[in-house]
Amino acid sequence: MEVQPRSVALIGVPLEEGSGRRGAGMGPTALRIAGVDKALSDLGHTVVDTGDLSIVPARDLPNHPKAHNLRIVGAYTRALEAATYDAAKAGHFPLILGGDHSLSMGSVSGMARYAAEKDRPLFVLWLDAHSDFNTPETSPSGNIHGMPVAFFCGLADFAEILPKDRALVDPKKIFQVGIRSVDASERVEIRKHGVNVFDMRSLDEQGVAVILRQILETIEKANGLLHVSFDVDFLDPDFAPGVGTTVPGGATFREAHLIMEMLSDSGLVSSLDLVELNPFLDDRGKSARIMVEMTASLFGRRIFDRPTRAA
Ligand code: NNH
Ligand code: MN
Ligand code: MN
Ligand code: MN
Repeated sequence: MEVQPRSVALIGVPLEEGSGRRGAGMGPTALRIAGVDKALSDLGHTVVDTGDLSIVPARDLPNHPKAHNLRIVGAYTRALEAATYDAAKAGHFPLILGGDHSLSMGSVSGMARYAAEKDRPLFVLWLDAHSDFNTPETSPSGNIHGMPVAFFCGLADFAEILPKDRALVDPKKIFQVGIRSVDASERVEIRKHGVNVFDMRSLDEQGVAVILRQILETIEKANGLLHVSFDVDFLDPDFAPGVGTTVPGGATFREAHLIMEMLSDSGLVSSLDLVELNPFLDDRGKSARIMVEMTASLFGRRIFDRPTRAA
């Protein structure tokens, strides 16, 4: 199968204030040094690097006691919502280089606006150790990177970061894979709203291929767009240590790689976040290089082609 050439817009988001520590702000630089641009152009894609977003803290937002650095995260959310929407609208594939996971409040909301305009449903594949479904009320940490999913579903009650009447994501169109760290009240909310969770146990019991095939069939049938949000801590910290919140027992290199290849084969992916890379905690750039490797596979790099499955 030939690689479909795409025009990819790189959007750097040097945001770390949504996490509890410093370092993820250097993520976009590390991903560039690891060669994300060349990996894609070598595959025949056109790459436009739009540089890093720069913001000034949003003074109309409050200093929220249970959502740390809301003025900074809120300003990035607004800027990235617009940048992602604009890139998609102009025919590019938005590839967001993070930055901590709070940035998905912006990228996913931008894609939700784009999908709504196209009259197509937006699905989200959340590859993460965490479900990031907290709200300021339920969060044990107050770190906004644990809240983006609730936010883009319209369930996290912040001050008005984006318009209240914006396009939202249906929790039932979210697939979370690799989950192994969930807070008590998060678990209740996930069940209540019908988020589809494939935790590590289901990965072990069913295998990633079965799970992915099921997810991709659902999206294909619905003629949906698919946003993929890839948190470094989805991967096992033994081989991807460059992340602030390591959780043992993560996806193996081979599992993650297979997911990327199946996503690539499906042709359904419309946008991608690479998040939570913390170069300060990395081991000689190895996690950055793995994230680039995964991205290349999602964009069509193959060992050998596979025949397309019969329709
Ligand atoms: N659930 C915790 C919180 O809300 C941790 C979230 N941390 C992450 N998420 N790294 O991916 O604070
Ligand atoms: Mn996350
Ligand atoms: Mn995580
Ligand atoms: Mn590969």
